[in-house]
Amino acid sequence: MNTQILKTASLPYCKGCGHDLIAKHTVKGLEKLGYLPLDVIMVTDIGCHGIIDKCLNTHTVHGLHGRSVALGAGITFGLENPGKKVVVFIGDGGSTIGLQHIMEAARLNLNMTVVVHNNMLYGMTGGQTSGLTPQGFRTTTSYEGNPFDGYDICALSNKAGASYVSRILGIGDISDKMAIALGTKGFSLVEIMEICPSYGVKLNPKRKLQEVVAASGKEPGEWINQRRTFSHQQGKKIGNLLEKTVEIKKTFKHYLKGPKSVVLSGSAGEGVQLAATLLSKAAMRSGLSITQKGSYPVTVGVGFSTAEINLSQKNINFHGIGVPDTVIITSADGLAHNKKRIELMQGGTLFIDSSLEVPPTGAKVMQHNFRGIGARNAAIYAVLFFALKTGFISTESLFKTIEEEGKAEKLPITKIKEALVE
Ligand SMILES: Cc1ncc(C[n+]2csc(CCOP(=O)(O)OP(=O)(O)O)c2C)c(N)n1
Ligand code: SF4
Repeated sequence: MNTQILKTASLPYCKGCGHDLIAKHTVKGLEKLGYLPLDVIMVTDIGCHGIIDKCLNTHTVHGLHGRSVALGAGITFGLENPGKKVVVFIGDGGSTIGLQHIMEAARLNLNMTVVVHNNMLYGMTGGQTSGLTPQGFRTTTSYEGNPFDGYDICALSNKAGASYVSRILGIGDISDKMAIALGTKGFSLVEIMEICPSYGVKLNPKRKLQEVVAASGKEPGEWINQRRTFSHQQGKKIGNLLEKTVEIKKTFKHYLKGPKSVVLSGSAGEGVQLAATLLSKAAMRSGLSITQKGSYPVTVGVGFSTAEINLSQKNINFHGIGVPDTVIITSADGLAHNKKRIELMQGGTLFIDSSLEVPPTGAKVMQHNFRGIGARNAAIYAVLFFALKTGFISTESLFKTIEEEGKAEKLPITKIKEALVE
């Protein structure tokens, strides 16, 4: 295994950028603590600092602007492994965009380190003022100098409950200072002060880093809280979620020849997603691989409800469906949502409720009164009808799945069976 955390000494920043020093000394700090590359989960934010990912041999995750601390917090929650280290790289811009995420991680004292690259402006987008830009500092959006005082991210994090907070100047060898933060149990945050040479230095030519920091009134220092680190042990033990997954054993045969994509669509509240899940589970019981994806409007009680299912004898590596092999439509909402796709079908089968107007399509059309069994049962009935007519899986596998999933009492099973044989 490669024991080097950094892949290259040549980092992709502008000449003289403080991000280079921060990256190298964070890595040095981690190595001083004995971390190997795959012990480290590096979460980066949007901005110049974030382009470090490609230079690292660690695990890397690139977040949306301001959201990297929330991502790091989620990883820390799920990880709970003292041998692993979650480090978040974020700019002064991202820190203020996602300030509440930082406060929450500090309040819970999650076991992670946040490295704030405070170059006093938005570097990547051209030098705009951020919420940490010091008062009086010139940026491309405040040529006369920022009229507002920046947040004190260290004081806020300390007040929120972080175990360890420090503000340091990005000059010289800062690896020991980084190692203190990185070695802290609980939440640590280091704010490293730098000036972006491409915008900050040009707009503030006579100002030195030490002077700007001193004038801001936010001096370097460290702030400590003696607190317990967040642990699931303090509350309810969540365990491994995968342990709760019930294994589905193959007990039925399938008759599928090649992979098939199926779209089932109807109205919200008419059991479309449940019917799709039952179809998927019955297919798994029949020894098939499946993928299932659901979509419906945010207002879950009205409009369409669509499920996309892939069935295959082999592993499925791509779950997307362009033009499906089979479309099953149980209501006008479902038809409206899939009309274009149906029109694009050059073959395959369209199963459609007989109350609906069939759009122009190259698919074989099978009209059937799915809603006759009751609107709420139309989707499950249509899925059973699909199984019966295609023969890909048996209706028995579906009825068994309905029973084992505890859905039999809620469905008019006898009526459905009678309707299927008509
Ligand atoms: C939500 C969102 N808003 C705006 C942008 C555009 N954007 C990309 S980089 C950037 C500035 C980043 O500045 P900072 O976080 O300070 O990092 P730096 O580039 O200085 O390292 C912005 C505003 C974005 N990507 N996402
Ligand atoms: S624009 Fe500024 S922050 Fe971005 S790499 Fe260049 S010097 Fe660094």
